[in-house]
Amino acid sequence: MDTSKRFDKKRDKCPNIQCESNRAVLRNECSEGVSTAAHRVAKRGAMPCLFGKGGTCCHNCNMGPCQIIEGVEDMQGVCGATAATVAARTFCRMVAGGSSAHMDHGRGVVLAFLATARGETPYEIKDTIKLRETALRVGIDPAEKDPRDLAIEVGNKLLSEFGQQTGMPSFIKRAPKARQELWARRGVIPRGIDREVVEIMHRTHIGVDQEHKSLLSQAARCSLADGWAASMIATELSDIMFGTPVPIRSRVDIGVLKEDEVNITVHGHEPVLAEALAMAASDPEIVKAAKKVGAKGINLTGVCCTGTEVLMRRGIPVAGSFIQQEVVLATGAVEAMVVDVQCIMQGVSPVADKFHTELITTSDKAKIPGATHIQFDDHRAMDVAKEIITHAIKRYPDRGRHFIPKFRMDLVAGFSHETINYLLGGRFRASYRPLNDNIINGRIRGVAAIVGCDNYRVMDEVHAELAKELIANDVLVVATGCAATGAARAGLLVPEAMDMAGDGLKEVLEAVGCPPVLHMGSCVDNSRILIAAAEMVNTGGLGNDISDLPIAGSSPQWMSEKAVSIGQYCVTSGVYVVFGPNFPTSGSKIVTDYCFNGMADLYGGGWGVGETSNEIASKMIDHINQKRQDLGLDKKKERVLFDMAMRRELEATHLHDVGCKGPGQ
Ligand code: SF4
Ligand code: MSK
Repeated sequence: MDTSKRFDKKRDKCPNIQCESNRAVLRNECSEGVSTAAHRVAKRGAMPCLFGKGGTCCHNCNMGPCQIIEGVEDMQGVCGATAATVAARTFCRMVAGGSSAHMDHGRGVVLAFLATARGETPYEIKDTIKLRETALRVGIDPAEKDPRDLAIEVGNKLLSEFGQQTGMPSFIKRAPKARQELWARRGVIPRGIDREVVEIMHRTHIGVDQEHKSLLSQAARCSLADGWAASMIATELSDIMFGTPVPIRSRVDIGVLKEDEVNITVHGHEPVLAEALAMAASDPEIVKAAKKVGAKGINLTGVCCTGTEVLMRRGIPVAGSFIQQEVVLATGAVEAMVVDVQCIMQGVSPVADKFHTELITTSDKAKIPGATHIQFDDHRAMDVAKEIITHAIKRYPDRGRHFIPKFRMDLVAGFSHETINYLLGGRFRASYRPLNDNIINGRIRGVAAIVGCDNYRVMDEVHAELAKELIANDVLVVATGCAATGAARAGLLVPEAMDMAGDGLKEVLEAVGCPPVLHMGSCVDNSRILIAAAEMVNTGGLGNDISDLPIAGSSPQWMSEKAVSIGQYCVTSGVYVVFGPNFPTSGSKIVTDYCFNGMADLYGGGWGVGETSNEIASKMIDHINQKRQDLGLDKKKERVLFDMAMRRELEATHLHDVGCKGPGQ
């Protein structure tokens, strides 16, 4: 992909900006002098290091670093490592990095859950039905137990799974039986959650595992400890504590910032602090303090997945995805950005510094030079939340020249597995039966997941374009994380967007009244997609295993190691996953071929790669068609070919409504 043409100084004040709201802010004089990731991409040059990009730069010991070229004898590692070994090791370490982020997140949620059950936090055990279901799943009899006592038992059991050395995490049993048997045959069932990360770090140390298939087998095992254990624990216990999401309307994009309120953005991944902030924001004392400085109130908005967590459960608007984090601050209209962990670019600090914005870190695992640190503690959650909001209120009178763009879009979020079950089947016969039946009768061709990050190295609004092409081909789309935010910005997460769907899918959506792209939550909530896939198998009629289903996944702008772990646990679970625009082992043909084809043979799901939304959609739809054919469902549903005219026709017709008018507009 030629990225050199992306920066046209004459045409654009700022380069490589994917979305209109980002362009509007960065072209406005209020953001003069602000440097964002887009600017840094342009300055660094178009192409990243090819060795690093292809996974063949090794710095695992001090005889290197070694840059390796596959098939060139003089370009092996000093230790003799081949490109296949190094690419597989690098891939493993990405999976370990991504998994460990979800594992630490999951552990934090369990600790907060236990403290809540003991009455030591301001949170509650909200979803007692889900608590009882979860108890049964982890082998605890919930009969006649007080919810708090039961929560302590469940929490302790799940906490023990992080450090256990043998056996398997409880939620592994939520996978279809055939899948569990396949994992057992392949030797990839995780033993304990943390153990699998440690083993990757050991295996990839110099002089340990040097066989790419063996290394990648451990990557598969570790990824399952993420998806079917740590992430699932985080999602399930967050639901029990904060409420299982139900459909909720809200808004997305930078225009959700308010002219006359104290703007606070929560950024990162963990829901616990954001929940406390949401509770504290409406505290009468806090509102009074805001009014005292001339603001009408507190406007809490989200960025990245912390934003998604509070969107899903509270309908709090999302100001931006990963690629918007610096730009949200470049409006000059944010009093405080409160961050927890993961995906927080260090670049937010100098941007905050240019304005009156206070950057507040809250986790001792994630400190940033230039930020104020206010340590979060579950036990003092409300006190900490109020202290943070008070800091923001104090900044409001200092707000200077600022610009809030008009862009904001409606969306409906909150599609947990339970909600989909209920929506499709109704309250008294909640079931995936109608979904399976509509796949069998061909109204719905299949289901696609669009997940993961957005990335400044990708110019186009790939998430939205990919989603449009899939739904036009009668593929129901589920989305999470920044991919969901990107699709939401394009207006695809409202029921009205069903007009863009193919006739069959539209007919089903009209009956149910839901959007063609279902927002299932944050990065850790990709576990909801695993549960939904398992439920489709259990419902019957679409084969015996996840790998039989006419489904596919994509992370078309992947950026983080978490995306690699998520992709790998989907592949290990039997799903075909297409990454874009590049694949992290491209420096080794041997390893890439193994990921694409070898893993497909082993797990029934494999990796793929595509540069454009069109290429990715083609691969996903071809896979879905093949699965339909294998199931004997193929009624020769022709693929709708997507050309430019069609793309234009399908542009979202919902007009962005006009937000506030800040100076400079
Ligand atoms: Fe080079 Fe081998 Fe050391 Fe890696 S482990 S840096 S390939 S010598
Ligand atoms: S925040 S991991 S950029 S989805 Fe979850 Fe977004 Fe990817 Fe971070």
